[in-house]
Amino acid sequence: NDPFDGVDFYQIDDLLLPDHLLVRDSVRKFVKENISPFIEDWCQEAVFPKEMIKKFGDLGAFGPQIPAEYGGGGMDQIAYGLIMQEIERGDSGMRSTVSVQGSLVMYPIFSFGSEAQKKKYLPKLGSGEWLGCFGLTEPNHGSDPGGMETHFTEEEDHYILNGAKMWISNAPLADVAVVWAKNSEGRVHGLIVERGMEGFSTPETHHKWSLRASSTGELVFDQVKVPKENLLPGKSGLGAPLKCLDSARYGIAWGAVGAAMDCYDVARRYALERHQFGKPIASFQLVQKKLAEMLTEITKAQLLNWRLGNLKEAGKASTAQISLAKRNNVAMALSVAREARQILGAMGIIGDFSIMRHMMNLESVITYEGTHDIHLLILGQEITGIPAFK
Ligand code: TGC
Ligand code: FAD
Repeated sequence: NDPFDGVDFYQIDDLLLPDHLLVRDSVRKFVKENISPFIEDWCQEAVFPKEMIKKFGDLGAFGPQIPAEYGGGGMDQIAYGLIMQEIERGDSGMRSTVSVQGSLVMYPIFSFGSEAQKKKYLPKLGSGEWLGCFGLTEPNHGSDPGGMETHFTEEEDHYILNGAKMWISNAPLADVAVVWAKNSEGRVHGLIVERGMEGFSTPETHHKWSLRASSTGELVFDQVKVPKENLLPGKSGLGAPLKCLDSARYGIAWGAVGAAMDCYDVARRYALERHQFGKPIASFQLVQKKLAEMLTEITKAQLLNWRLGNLKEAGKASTAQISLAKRNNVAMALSVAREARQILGAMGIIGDFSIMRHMMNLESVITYEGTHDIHLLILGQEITGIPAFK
């Protein structure tokens, strides 16, 4: 039984349209019925529940911000954010699956793909018939994707792709991979690689302590023959994958708030029920301080998301604004999770409560899609005009 009923101290619901509330509430219900009762077992057993792919498709969680005629949900950016928030309230690994599919697979095909590519891939990805993944990170190039070594050469009617990607969400199960690789001139292009192409394999990464219900793996390309029609024609250069990251990082800024809301809600309920020294622990000032600070930070992050969502909807959100929100909200959620876990004492370390799972998940979320420090440097560059990466 999942009693979660939202956290809305500043009546931010009043800023949302009726359609937003409808979407938010239906995803909240979906999470209560399809994720909360099972997520602990999936994580303890480190299994990705394959049945969720079709369920997310039916829910409309894959590419909600992509136009409906191309298999998306035709929703606005606030609705997209709210969907990510509610799913990550259930689990960051579940949100990973969804945001990779929508922002990192459907989005590049929609934005940079040919009409034939859009028609071939997007409806199947939107419905959950196919699962996709996004290959940018490599064993030797994480924060520095511009150094990527994966490359392709041109033959008559196809390309030959060689190299490897690492830490790729959804990889072991993906039917389709959007892969970023350099051509002979060193220019980055996106290629759509399909499962079954000879020389393409996707070994799974085991022993994670984080995102245990999300499937992570490698993409290995050994002389893979990729048809020429699988190159994304609309945009090349490192800016192409980075533009996709803007969309995914925006979703993470919302998702992290969902995880924080759950930790706060669980800790508040526990503090009211747990008695020590003859009183609820909620009556002690130090516990109240923790709860008050959590609520303050969650409320600030919610307002940040709402404003960023409106800027994004108007086409005015910059990469640096998105970095600020991703960085702030994920760090905030991790800090809320750590404080919330302390309120539960020893009970905080077992799976009967969601907090420790969120905390471990957020250790990945603070690293992927640009680390906490890389986002600080993106902001530093915006403020000073001087890139400090190199
Ligand atoms: P830099 O020289 O700054 O930029 C290269 C070119 O890209 C352009 N650009 C952008 N274009 C569109 N949108 C953006 N947001 C852009 N940011 C930059 C830029 O103008 C330039 O264009 P041009 O024409 O001059 O060539 O690149 P750099 O090599 O100095 O690197 C900058 C840095 C470090 C900020 C960037 O590379 C970076 O963001 N690194 C972090 C890597 C990262 O975030 N990887 C994420 C992998 S995917 C993932 O983690 C998925 S997890 C999914 C899940 O499970 O939810
Ligand atoms: P590194 O780049 O080696 O960084 C290590 C440390 O050095 C960090 O603290 C970093 O901040 C710091 N550092 C690096 N450069 C600088 C600098 N210039 N200045 C100051 N500090 C610096 N990638 C994908 O492409 N697709 C996916 O689907 C995907 N899913 C993922 C799922 C999980 C569970 C995880 C953990 C990662 C995933 N990633 C994915 C990879 C993720 O994007 C990278 O891990 C991330 O970009 C950081 O790269 P790295 O791990 O190689 O760390």
